[in-house]
Amino acid sequence: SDPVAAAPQRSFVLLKPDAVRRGLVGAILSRFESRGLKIVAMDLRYVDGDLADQHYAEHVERDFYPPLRTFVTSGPSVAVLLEGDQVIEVVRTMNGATDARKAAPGTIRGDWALSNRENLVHGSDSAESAAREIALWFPDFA
Ligand code: RTP
Ligand code: MG
Repeated sequence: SDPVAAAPQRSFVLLKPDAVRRGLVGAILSRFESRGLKIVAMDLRYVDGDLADQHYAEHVERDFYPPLRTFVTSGPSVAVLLEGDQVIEVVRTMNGATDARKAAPGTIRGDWALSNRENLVHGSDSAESAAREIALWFPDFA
């Protein structure tokens, strides 16, 4: 477990295959860094179907899951562990609305995406989700 009891909040962020394919990894990370969030761990990952199913466990029965699974396994992603004050909410705000067609300008999705699926980034949606996702993706940091 984390030895630093008073550590700031952490969030799991995934730069999805579209971010890597489109060469937006640096630009997206730069936004998080410029905001003051700290990269604690980072790794290029080839997500397979099993990891996709575990990560998106809450969605596996949904109609949109099969194409989502195909998408997230379509090429390498970049897994990132970010740390900072209220990082979970800050990242969700910076990512923008799930449906990038409705995401506000100034957000990552609102500036660079136009799809309800290929929306560049994932961010943990709660402290409970962050704990689960960090255990899955970065067990050394759980
Ligand atoms: P994420 O989990 O990736 O951070 O995105 P989110 O919380 O904003 O959205 P969520 O509801 O958790 O959905 C997970 C991902 O599934 C794809 N999606 N497709 N109706 C659809 O076709 C649909 N809805 C969601 C998106 O890639 C979304 O980010
Ligand atoms: Mg989500």
